[in-house]
Amino acid sequence: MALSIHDCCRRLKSHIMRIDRFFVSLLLISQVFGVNKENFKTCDQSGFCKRQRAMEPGKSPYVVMMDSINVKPSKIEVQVLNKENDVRLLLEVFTLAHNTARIKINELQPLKPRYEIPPGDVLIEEPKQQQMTVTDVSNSGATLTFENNKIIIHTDPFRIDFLANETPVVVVNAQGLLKFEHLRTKEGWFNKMGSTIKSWFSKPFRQGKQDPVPNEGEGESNADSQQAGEVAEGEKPAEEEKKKEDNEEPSMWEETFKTFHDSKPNGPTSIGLDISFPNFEHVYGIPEHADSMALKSTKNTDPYRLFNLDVFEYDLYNPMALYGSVPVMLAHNIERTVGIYWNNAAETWIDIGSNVADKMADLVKGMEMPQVDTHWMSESGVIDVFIMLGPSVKDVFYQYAQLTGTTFLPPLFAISYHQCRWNYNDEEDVKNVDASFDKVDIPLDVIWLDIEHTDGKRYFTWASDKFPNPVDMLKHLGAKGRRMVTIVDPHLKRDDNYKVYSEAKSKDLMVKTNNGVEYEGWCWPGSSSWPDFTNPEVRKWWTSKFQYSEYTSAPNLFIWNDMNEPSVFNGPEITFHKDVVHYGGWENRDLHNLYGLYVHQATSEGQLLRSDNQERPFVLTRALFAGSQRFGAVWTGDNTGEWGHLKVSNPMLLSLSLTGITFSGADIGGFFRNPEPELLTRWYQAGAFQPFFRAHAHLDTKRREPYLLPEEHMRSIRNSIRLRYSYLPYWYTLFYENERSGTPPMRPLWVEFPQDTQTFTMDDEYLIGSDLLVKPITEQGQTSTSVYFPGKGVVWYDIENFEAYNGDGSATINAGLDKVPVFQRSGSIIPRKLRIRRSSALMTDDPFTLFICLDSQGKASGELYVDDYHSLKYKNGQFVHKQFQFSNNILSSKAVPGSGSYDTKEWIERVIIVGLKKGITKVVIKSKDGEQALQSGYDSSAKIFVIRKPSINIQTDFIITLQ
Ligand code: NBV
Repeated sequence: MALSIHDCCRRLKSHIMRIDRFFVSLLLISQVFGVNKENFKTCDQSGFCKRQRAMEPGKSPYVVMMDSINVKPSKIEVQVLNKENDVRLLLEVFTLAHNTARIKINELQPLKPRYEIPPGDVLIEEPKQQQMTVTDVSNSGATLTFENNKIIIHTDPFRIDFLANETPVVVVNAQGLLKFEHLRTKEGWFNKMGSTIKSWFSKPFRQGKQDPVPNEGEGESNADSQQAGEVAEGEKPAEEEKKKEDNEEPSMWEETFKTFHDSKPNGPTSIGLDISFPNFEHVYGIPEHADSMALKSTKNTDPYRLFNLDVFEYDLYNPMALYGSVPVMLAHNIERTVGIYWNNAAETWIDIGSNVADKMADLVKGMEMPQVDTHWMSESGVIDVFIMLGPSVKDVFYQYAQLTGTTFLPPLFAISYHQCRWNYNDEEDVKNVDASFDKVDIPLDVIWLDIEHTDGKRYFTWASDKFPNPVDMLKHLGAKGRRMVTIVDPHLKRDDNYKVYSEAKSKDLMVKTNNGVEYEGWCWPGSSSWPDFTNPEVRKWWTSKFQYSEYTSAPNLFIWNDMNEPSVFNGPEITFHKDVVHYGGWENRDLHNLYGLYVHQATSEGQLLRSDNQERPFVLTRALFAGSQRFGAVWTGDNTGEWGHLKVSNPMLLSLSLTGITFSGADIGGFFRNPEPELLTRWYQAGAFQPFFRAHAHLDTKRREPYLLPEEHMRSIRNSIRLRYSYLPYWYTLFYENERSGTPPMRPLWVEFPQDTQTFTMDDEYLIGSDLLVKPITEQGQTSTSVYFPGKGVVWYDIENFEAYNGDGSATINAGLDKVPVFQRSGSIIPRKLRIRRSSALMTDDPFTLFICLDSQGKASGELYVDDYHSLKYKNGQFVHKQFQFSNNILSSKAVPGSGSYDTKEWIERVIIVGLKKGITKVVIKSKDGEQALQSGYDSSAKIFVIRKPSINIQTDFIITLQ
């Protein structure tokens, strides 16, 4: 029977839809059984990781060619020779402002440029340089100094020591694991192999321009007349075949994982280097992993992997890659903190081992010291490492902030409570959720809509049957100061009738296959393509999609970027093929870990454009890289409603916080499965004291909004959400501090107590700012917990009943279902708002209560930052920043130097003092408005002294005297 074209098309379409459903079902089935490890590579299955990891310590073939040294004011350039294959590298050592150094190693003459992340994309700009003094240059090396630091370059074998105040703190290539796979032609290697191997390959190698490479031995004799990086005149291009090659193997030129073929047109390109931290026992960072905060030895496991991937129901306490990659590591001991940033966006693996620093013996004669050895291995790019020399951890936060920027101050609603679910079905459903929160008196700032709100997973559209009047719905929420967030994923349904897709296609904006055609893969909408966000023009185009003329919405609608690793259901490891081609001809292999950052950036910039740069954006992202903090918030992806996942959320968020990603959270309740009410309650209590506070749940889970829970659990959850709202002024002030200094709001204890070794591995309790200690309950059935209180001489006050606990010891705290163990530090002043309303916006003009906990000398201090809570006007000085001091029974409030001005209605309605000796009979307030006696008194049951109604506007400086 002959088929008409129309029939053919229909049949084809129905086949495609079936395949589509097949992939989606496969995916959903895989979720039922938890993570499928088979989907993801081990180090052994990744050719470059295997080759790099096989390097043996102590046999470095690299030597520094001192006669090629070129000294500049803040940079040294010198060649490094691999004695085994005669390939020359160029080493650059930079000294930078803010106690930071940088080393770069690239091939002296690569066959073609190797990928480097464009300055401005992750690094906010080319880092400022700092002059160095070169004190010593000889055949055995060179020494240079800057600030109080010394950098010693050793020649044979190549090694670099970084000393801070004469103490060795970082050593590069101490183990001799530097391995730089130089670019080479396939023919060179190919000709050496027999005809059998030849038949493995069918595709001819690209016709690349071959730059001259020095012949064996030539470089050394010619180098003294040369500046590093230049080729001597008369130097003969070497024949590639003549060069001694490394142990070559077929997997260098193509690789297969499961059924996925990687064409590897450039052959082996990986780089590896070891970095040791003498005198340190603990290293931290390199998120994202579902693991402890203090990183573990990888002696018996795979290395920690950084490769942005969509991992369903991830397993806990292992080094597998997750959605984000931040190649930043901190090392801390009682004397100092140092950090490194590995500026490379390719797939990266990191081994961690501990050692005794015997290799450092010449530096620390006669002393045996511990040492952490790390080994960094990336698939391509160049070696580019920043060494942040502290000495304090807050210095390292600042130094890193100078490189990649900080989280901008979030609008207040963004740090309030968010209610999400896959999915709120329609406008009725949304209205119902909105009203139900009000009924039980639980504040709520944002309702979220997942993929089902769209017209067939076409982002920037609405399913018109379910959401016929989105603007009215937004207006309804806006009346209570509430916002909405909708999801916008980066995959575009390949449907010519879908405007966003057809526009991107016609403008040729998509990621390409290695054959130059539009890359196609499977995701929620079925057959999809991905805009190439690595291209600045594509990002610019994307920003235009958030204009009200393009997307039916309103100013109280914000965005959520999911699946931006990117997730490709039928791709290798559920992501792009490594050989897909991006802007500039770079492969995904070179920059994979950056794709999600660029999506996040373009979305955030789209919101800025929408408001004509007046309003702060809010965008949540799942995939991330170093620098993602500049574009908004991050969450830890698809966790599970199990106790272990609640527990691991703390170390995961601490690791992100330590590496600049300070606005982060985990799905409250767990994304998969149905948490029992007790677990959900405990999760809310933890989440109320984590930076980003959002409940979320999978499509297949039972509804679990707080108002649906049994009364007892609902009440506890209500308390914790209300507690969060009462502390919003403190959080907001901390985020302001974070924008300026890089210090994260959520901190490990050792950030504030750097000499307390007990805290170095502690990740089940943490600090918010310097003054709130939090120990969330993360075990089933637990009704009490042992809390460690840091700081000799410090007293910690239970925020609920002002019970006092002495620092430098532990105590058992009763923690029934209603209790969140949180303690305020003596010596601190924390501003709170105690009139809790339906949303944070409705609390804008409400008054503050100052909670003052005195130290043993009767002193305390604190800060408060206030602005309009949503716009960018604070950048132009429209804010109030106050410093509170209490000492000698006088409380003063003064503008912090450099503070701007902002006309707020906020005022102080109460001051509560904990730890005040009895005997106060009179309290007087003085300000520019005059002098006035205030009502006050002891509340002996609560052990506090209360000053009522100072009724002073927060902008006004004042003094309150207690007599
Ligand atoms: O868009 C649906 C979900 C989303 O709810 C979740 O938060 C993301 O992490 N999304 C992943 C895609 C499918 C997950 C199975």
